[in-house]
Formats: sequence, C-alpha cells, structure tokens
Amino acid sequence: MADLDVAVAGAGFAGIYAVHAFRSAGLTVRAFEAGSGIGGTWFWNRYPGARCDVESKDYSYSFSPELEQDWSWSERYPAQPEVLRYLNHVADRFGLWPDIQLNTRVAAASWDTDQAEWTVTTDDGASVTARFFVSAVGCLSAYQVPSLPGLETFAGPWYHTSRWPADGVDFTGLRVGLIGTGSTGIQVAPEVAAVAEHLYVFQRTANFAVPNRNRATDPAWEAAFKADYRSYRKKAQGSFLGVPLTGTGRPALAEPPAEVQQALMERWQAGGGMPFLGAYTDVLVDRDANDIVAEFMRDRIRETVADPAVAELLLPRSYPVGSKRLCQSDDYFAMFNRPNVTLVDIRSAPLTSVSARGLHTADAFYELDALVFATGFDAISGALNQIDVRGVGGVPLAETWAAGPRAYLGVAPAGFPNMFIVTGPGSPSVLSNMVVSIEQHVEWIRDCVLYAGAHGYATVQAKPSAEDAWMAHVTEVAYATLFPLADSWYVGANIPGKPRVFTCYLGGVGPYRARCDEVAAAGYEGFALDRRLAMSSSIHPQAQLILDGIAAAGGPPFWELTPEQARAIVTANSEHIGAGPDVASVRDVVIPGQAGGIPARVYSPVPSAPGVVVYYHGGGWVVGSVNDWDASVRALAVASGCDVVSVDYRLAPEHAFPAAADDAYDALVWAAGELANGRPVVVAGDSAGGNLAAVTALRARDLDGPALALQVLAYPVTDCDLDRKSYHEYDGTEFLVNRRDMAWYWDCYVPDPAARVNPYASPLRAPDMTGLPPLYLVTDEHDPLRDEGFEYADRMRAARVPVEHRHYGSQIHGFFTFVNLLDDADKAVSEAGATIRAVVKG
Ligand code: NA7
Repeated sequence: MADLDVAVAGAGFAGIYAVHAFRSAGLTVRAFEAGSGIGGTWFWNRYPGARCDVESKDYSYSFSPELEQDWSWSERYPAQPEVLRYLNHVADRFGLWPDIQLNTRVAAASWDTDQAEWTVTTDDGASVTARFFVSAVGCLSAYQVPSLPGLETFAGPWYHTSRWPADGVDFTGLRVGLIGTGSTGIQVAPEVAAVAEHLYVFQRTANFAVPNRNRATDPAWEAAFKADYRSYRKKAQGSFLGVPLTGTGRPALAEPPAEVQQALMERWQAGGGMPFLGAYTDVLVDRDANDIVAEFMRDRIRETVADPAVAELLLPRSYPVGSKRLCQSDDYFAMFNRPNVTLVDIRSAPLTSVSARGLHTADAFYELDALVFATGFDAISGALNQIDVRGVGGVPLAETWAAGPRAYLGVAPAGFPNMFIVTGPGSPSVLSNMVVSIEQHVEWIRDCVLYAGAHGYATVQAKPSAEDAWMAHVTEVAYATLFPLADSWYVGANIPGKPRVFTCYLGGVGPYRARCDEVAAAGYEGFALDRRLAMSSSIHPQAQLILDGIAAAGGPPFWELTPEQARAIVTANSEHIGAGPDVASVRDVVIPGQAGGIPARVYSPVPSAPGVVVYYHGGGWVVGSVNDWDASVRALAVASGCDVVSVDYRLAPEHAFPAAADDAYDALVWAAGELANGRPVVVAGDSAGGNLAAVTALRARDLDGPALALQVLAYPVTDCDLDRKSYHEYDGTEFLVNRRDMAWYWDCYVPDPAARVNPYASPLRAPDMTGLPPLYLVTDEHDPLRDEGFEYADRMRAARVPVEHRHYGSQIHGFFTFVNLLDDADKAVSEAGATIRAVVKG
C-alpha cells in the first residue's frame, strides 16, 4: 500500500491547487517544494519590477467563489510581492500547509511496475511511495546562465533574475551590466536604471513591448466586476487564451488601413498585450497582417526614443510580433532617454568573455561593478528533466524526450504510468492564462485519479499511439501560425543543443478543454487502464457470510447435477432472500413469442409509472426463474418507479441458443408495443440475464426497434472467452460461479463452441457498438465475470455510447439480487433504479 495517493512536485500555482483539489476529493497528497516558501515562479522571481503580464482579475484562482470575492487586488497588473501574498493567503485559507513540504526538492521519481506505484526521492535522501506522481514544477523554472568564459573571475556580484536575493540588491552608485532583454530584462532594466550610476543593456535581440497602462484598482469597478465574476470565469474557460477578449473578430487585411491604425491605437492606449494582439484574427497567422502591427509598434518606439540611432537598434525586425512572448512595459523604451543608460548591441559584436572588472564584447570592454542575467529559462521541459524521472523499465524521461518533450493531451507522457504533468508539453500552458490552464489540468487529473479508483484500475497510462497523434496535431496547429518562425524559448531555441520542437497547443483553451473532457467522458480514450493490483479490498463481511453459508451447505457442483436438480437448489436458495417490497399490482402474463407463449410477470409499483423495464433474470441461461428473482425485481420496480416485466425465457439445455435470446427480444417487442404505450422502455438483467439484455439491445438496434432508453447490465456475460484474468483470479469453488460452472453454462446454452462468437451470444464480439442505448453497468470485484464487464464498457465508450459504471469493490458475483441480505445490493438496486427513473423522465 503506497504512502500517498498523490505525490506532487512543486508548490507554485499548480502545486498549491493540486494539494487543495486532491485533498478535497478525499485523496492523500503531499507537495514537495524546493523553495523555503510556496509560490514557485512568484517565489523565485523577486527581482525589482517583477510583474504579471496578465491582469489580476484573470490571473487568480476561480475554484472558490468566496476567495475571489474576498480577495482584492491593488493593481491592474499585480506585482510579484502581491501575487506571493495572494498564494500564501490561499494556503492559509484552505489550510494547505500540513500537506506542503518546503525546502525539499524532488530529486528522483521512479515507477515500480510490480507495485504499481511511484517512489519519489527527495534531496534530503528521504523517499515516499505514491500511486500517482504529478509534476507541478512549472514551465519556466530551470533558469539559464549563459556559459561566458571567465564569469568566475568577475570581481563584483552577479545575479540571475530568477534567483534574486530575498533582501534585495542595492545598485546605488554602481555600474551595472544587464544581459537579456526579454520580458524579465525589460521589467528589471528601468528599476536598475533609476538607482544605478550607469546601466549597460546588452541586447542580442530587440523585443516588442506594449504598454501596461497599469493603475490602481478602482473600488467601484471592482464591485461591479465581482458581481459578475462567475459568468466571467466561465467565459475565460471557454476562450482562446484563458482570458475573455473582445477582438474585432475580423482580419486586419480586410479592413481599411486607417481603421486598423485607429483600432491599434485605441488598444495601445488601453494597454495590455493580449487585447492588443487579439485585435485582429490574422495577426498571428498571416505575415502581411503581422507586419502592419509590427510596424505600428516600431513607430511607437521611434516616437519614444530620442536618439534615432538607439531607436533603430531597439526596433525588432527578426521575427513576427507575438511569435516571441510579447513584452509589456510602461517605461522601458523611455528609459533609453536617460543619460545613465547605454544600449549595447551584442548581435553585431557578441559577448566574448568576462574578466574581473567587466564584460568583453567582440569590439569593446565595459567596466562593470555588478552583472544581472535576465537570460531566461530552459522552458517547458527543463525543470522536469532536472528530476531523475524513470518510467516503465527504468527508462529515463529525459531519454524519452531526447527529441523533444511530449505528452498525450499535454498532460500524460506515454511510458510513465500514473504520471501527469500540469501544463505539460502539448497543452496550451504558457500560451494561455496559466491559472486557467492550471486549474483545468489539476481538475482533469483529479477526476482521472478518482475514475481509476472508482473503477478499480491500478494504472492509467497514455498509449504511445495516442501521444503520437496528439503531438502531431499540436505540431500541425502550430505550423498553421507564425509562431515557429521565431527563435524563441517556445521552440527551445534559447538553449544551445535543445531540439527545436513547438510544444504549446495553439488550438485554444476552450476547444482544448472540450477535447480533454471528451476523452474523459469516453472512459479516458487513448489511455490504457489496467486493473492489476487494483483492489486490495477484501470481500464484504455480509457477502462472505453468504459464501460461507453456501460452503457449509456443501453439495456437488452444478455441472455434476441435472439441470432440474440445479434449478431446485437455486429456488431453495432464493428463499433465504425473503420477500421483496410491496408494489401496487403484480400480474402474470403470457407474451406471444415466435416460438410460443413466454410467461412473464409485470410489477407495477404505482398506478401510472413513467416507463417500462424489461428484466431478464440470471442463472447461466440454465437455472433461475421469475419466482426466484421476485424480491430483487420488486425492489427494482420500487427503486425505478417503473413497471417491470420479468421474463421467464426458455432455459437451456432443453432450449439452446438462440431460444433465450429470441424470447428476450420477443418480450421486448411485446412490452414496447402492448405495455409501454409510448413510455420509454429499458432493458435490464443480471449475469446471463445481463447477457440477454445486452443482446436484446443489439438486436433492437439491428432490427430498427423497439427504441430503448437505457440498458442496465449487472455483471453481464458478454463473451465466451473464459481465459480472462478475473476467471483465473476467482476460479475457486467457494464462489457462486467459477470457470468450470461457466463452461458448463456455455455448453448447455451454445453447445457448439464455434457458434459462441456470434454477437447475439457474445455481445462483446459485435463489430460495431455505435447506436446502442446508453449503458448503466454494475460490476463487482470478486467475480470471474468482472473483466468482461469492464471491457464491454470500454467498447461502448469507444463507440461514444454514454456509460455510467458502478463498481462494487468488495462484492461478489450475484450480489445485485441479494436484496435484504446485503446492504450493497439494496444500494446497487436503488442506484440503478434512480438512474432508470431519471432516464425515463428525461
Ligand atoms: P527570455 O524571454 O527567454 O529572454 C531572455 C533574454 O536573454 C533574451 O533577450 C535573450 O536574447 C537573452 N539571452 C539569452 N541567452 C543569452 C546569451 N547567451 N547572450 C546574450 N543574451 C542572451 O526570458 P525572460 O526571463 O525574459 O522571460 C521568460 C518568460 O517569463 C516570459 O516570456 C514570460 O512568459 C515570463 P535572445 O532573444 O535569445 O537573442
């Protein structure tokens, strides 16, 4: 038994929410955080000027309506200290601290196939086991310092912006060299320039930047905004970037140029990168449209920077605007008008080395007292690759990702069972509002973990074929845009030797979410779910009493008896169940079938029930009767509120296949035609009766009717192959049915083994499952028929048939009918009944 359900690496926005979400779902979780505080990016990037480029109203959790109402952001774009305060408030408010371990870096995580669990080792040498391993290490955590010869000889201090000293740095009176002019360099530069004696900005690539127009929050605006926060969040989740934007919805190239200029100017005045780039639909896909916007921005630089030579150097020309992260600043370009700021072009004369007193370029030497590196990150994969992650067969993740990081749906890497990556490669991640994407991933992962548990799966792993197809789709979408044209960190171009792969999904946050939801609804399509080691639970004591009673009674196995003797035993046993609940009326009928009259009993729980259930009892097509099943069918009638027709179909071996299946279908035709009178009709059955219900649903589809609203199958026989794992696991004579019993039942029902693959005998063999009525499936753990039930559900989901599956982890074959004796039977019948009731009432 693993120590934890979920081990999480990292406690930034993703890890913090993961702790809350998993814990609230009843899972045990611990997040390991290398920092001495939580916050991730917002803990480490505490350089002066650090500010989020997404508005505070968007860059905040949406999972708690109370939290979003109570918290007030002081500015339009929050500065780093405020974001960090917010995250600490969240941890306090939701009591997350006990499940977050600070000052602890995850060093390794390795998958143990035998135990179906991860061993997570931390840098203090400790280790913990967990069923699931979730990476929340972030996309921009592994910072990069370029390898400049002689850096170690530099006499002054040097800093990377992402490891800024907590006490800050005083640059007063110093000559400072800043390397890097991305989002970070552009933010930190004006702050340093304001105090330093001189700032030298070493620029390799000029960057585009739009103004923030940052401002204090207006309380009246905030109140109005908060009144509509819920619907705003919904819009964000369905939007393209995770922020609801109001673009023109038109291509710039189709607009009169003057109107384009005016619209761009309005957005420029309003500030903000996303609304500016989102003005026109073609800016990121059409180079001509992009050029219009780029030239507009270059004009703004020319307008702002006094020295034309400096302005010229600051004009970005080498890539389409937006294909590198669009920077945001209110004061970067104006800063170059200060006398204490010098722009150094290291594109034409690259940096060559560092010596004790400063920086050497190919054509000059700059005497410096301090150095600041704002040189970015090994993005997307860097932080995870720093952990020694090993999947199936001990294969390292770094090796699997040698040609570039990949994951099915951007969340689950193939070859790494039970591992998920929040905002991983192939998801919208850094090209979206991260908080929206983080919440979506965490919730999706949580639901997947819960699904696995509820259905008794030990492992969930992406199929390589699904991962391949997804990553091909990610690439295809990316190459329909201008993004791949830039040498950006999006493609790994900033890290020497890194494979050039575009790993953000550009299909949009809303459509991406819908795809993830579809995959989940289809039973985690593209994932292999495996049940091995899944259920550690033992047989429920009430069920064990039944098995003990049967064992104590002794007696030969059914297959040594005549069918009549076996039937008599089943009838005698059914008397232990006692009477079922009262219903308004019960009447016995004879249904006209193709081969003669079919006895049946109609239970009406109320005078005018909303629907009709046609029920087929279990008993291996050989034993059992309407009488024997009286109590459980009554219970189902009451629970569903529907009329239930319990069918005494012909039994084998006297009447071999397809007699029972024919009767089952004829009974449905009668019920739909004579009894339902327009009311919805459902088929249901347990064990061999589940088989008949499934087959009847197939036939009704194939014969164009009658229409069915639902099929309810309890541990159905769906296939003639008795070599499934569950047959071998539960082959003992102590169970109600074992492999040998089932072989006998099949011999009686379909004597010719070759005929058993007929889909009307083995419905799992139906080549096409589309167009079938929704499935409500009940399975139990300690049951030879367990696995074929799961497979049936999988086939249905693959055919997009809605499936609701309830698995009873401590129950035995037959339990559904043991009302009065087993609490779980009462529960299962009432749950199935409630579903039927809901379906027939529409
Ligand atoms: P970025 O955007 O990767 O910017 C890094 C900057 O450092 C960029 O100007 C680089 O020039 C420059 N750089 C990197 N390596 C070198 C070397 N070896 N020599 C000279 N200059 C170099 O990182 P940021 O921290 O600014 O932003 C990262 C993200 O964080 C940002 O996009 C937001 O999403 C938040 P280059 O352009 O490669 O020529």
